[in-house]
Amino acid sequence: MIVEETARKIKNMEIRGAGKIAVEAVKALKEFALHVTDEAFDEKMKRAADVLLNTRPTAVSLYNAIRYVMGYSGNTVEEKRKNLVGLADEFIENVKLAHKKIGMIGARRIEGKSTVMTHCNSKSALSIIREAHKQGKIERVFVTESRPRRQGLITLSELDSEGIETAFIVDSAVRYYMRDVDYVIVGADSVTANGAVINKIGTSQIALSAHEARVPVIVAAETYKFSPKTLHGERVIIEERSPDEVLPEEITAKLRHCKIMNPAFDATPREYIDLIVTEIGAIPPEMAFIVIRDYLKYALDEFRD
Ligand code: RI2
Repeated sequence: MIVEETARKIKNMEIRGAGKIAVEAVKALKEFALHVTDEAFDEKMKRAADVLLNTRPTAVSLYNAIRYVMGYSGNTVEEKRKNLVGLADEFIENVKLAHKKIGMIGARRIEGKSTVMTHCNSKSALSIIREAHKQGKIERVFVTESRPRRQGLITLSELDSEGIETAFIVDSAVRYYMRDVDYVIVGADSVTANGAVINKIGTSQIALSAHEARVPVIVAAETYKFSPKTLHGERVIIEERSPDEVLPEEITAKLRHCKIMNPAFDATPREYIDLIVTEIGAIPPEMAFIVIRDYLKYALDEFRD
């Protein structure tokens, strides 16, 4: 029940944000494990993991988190459950720590009184902005609307309630205002082995615009956002969401020759990214391979045979 319920909420985006979906999936697996008492523990856990994995295809954090917890071991059901619960708690604790560290490391890169632009609603990106603001380094934050689901409104109200000055703009106004921006700070749903960043649709246009205006692009991404699958040649699947997120049915119903496209993410090549701030340090995108090799061994295992 808890697994299906969490899966449903992740799918319909009641639970959203690459880090948050990973944490909530881990919590659901832990809760479920506490109630599995029979010998079919492995089988039932595997089924539950698959239900959660089949919710959103792009954010690799979900995959990595599930792999982490499903790496449990033990000889008896009791031992396995105990081990799984320990791994789940460890993962959740690491996520909290990662956000804190990313904030501290990222804020050091911000100089003077700066104007920042952010896109969508990323906990990790906001961690940097909050810490920099605490240190008196933030003048103002440009917040993009982030159509179609308008997650920019969440960012806007969060920053506003914390007393941070904002400017709210529609996505198409990004280039117009880029000349007023000192840093672009965004989150990530996946970072590929070659250092490309997959994030909310529109991120690559912002990065391109920033590149043109020589504005540094900082990506805030915990190590569990790096994709071991890409090291093995897989391409990141870009989630295509329902057309009714873009246009209401009363409009689309009248259109006979139009297909509404609604990709949720896009890929920004590493050439347009200055820095990826992770909990283990601020690294150039070229170092993505090393992060995957050294910090995601547990998620790489599946590809060994
Ligand atoms: P944190 C979000 O995806 C956005 O693309 C955001 O940049 C990214 O997850 C990372 O978010 P969605 O769930 O993990 O809104 O940094 O589609 O919070």
